[in-house]
Amino acid sequence: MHLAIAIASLATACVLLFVQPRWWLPEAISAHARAYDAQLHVTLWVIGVLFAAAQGLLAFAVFRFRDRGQTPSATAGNHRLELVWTSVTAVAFLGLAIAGQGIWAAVHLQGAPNPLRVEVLAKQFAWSYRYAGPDGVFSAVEVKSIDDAGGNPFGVVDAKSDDIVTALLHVPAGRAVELRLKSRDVIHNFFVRELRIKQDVVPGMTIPLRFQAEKTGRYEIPCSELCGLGHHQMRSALVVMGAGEFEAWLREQQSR
Ligand SMILES: [Cu+2]
Repeated sequence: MHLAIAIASLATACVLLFVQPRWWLPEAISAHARAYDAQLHVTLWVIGVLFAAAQGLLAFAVFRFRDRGQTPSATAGNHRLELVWTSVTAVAFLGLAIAGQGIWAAVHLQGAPNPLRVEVLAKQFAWSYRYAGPDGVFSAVEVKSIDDAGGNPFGVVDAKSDDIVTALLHVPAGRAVELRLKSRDVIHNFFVRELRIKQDVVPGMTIPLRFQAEKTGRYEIPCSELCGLGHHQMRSALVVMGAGEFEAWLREQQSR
């Protein structure tokens, strides 16, 4: 009896945690983020209904068949029931995976025409961003030119290069952005909650990541892979600006 009440109360508390609006996801600032949230809602509803039904049945069975001094009876399994719930689970999980894969693929596999390209460099314990500058071409880099103290974390060879290197990621709202993520030492992770994108940055690899932010503002970029003693201070920000404001910012960077 008590166990049945405990199961029912715990299940209800879990469901209420998801239904309440207070502790929920931060604002979504891109079409991808909204598609992702919509998919998450579908998943939560499907799983939530199954969860509530399963816990309700469990509480009911515990209550209905509780020990009242009767002789225990044995059952020998039910093939049809097992077949049904295994199939229902398989269809639910595969269906949700297939429905969600398009959202994932859009970010990782499909390029947009004429994106703003930005190189992202992760190292213990900072983020750096590189823009191609007025000529639209990224200058050559080499390991021996890397000079963190001199403001050259990428190792740009040509001292007169017009490339722009910054500590914050500035992008215009409403334009496709294509990041190329690189790490100089260990695995880091590029994460922007409001874009619902999260990607490991792996040394030795150049990993593309695409997004299009629609709302201006400043959003945190915390490194989300434990990468060493200074991991907690490895944070940067995504600054989404209006198109005109971004052009002005770019010109200001170029004149430095
Ligand atoms: Cu890190």
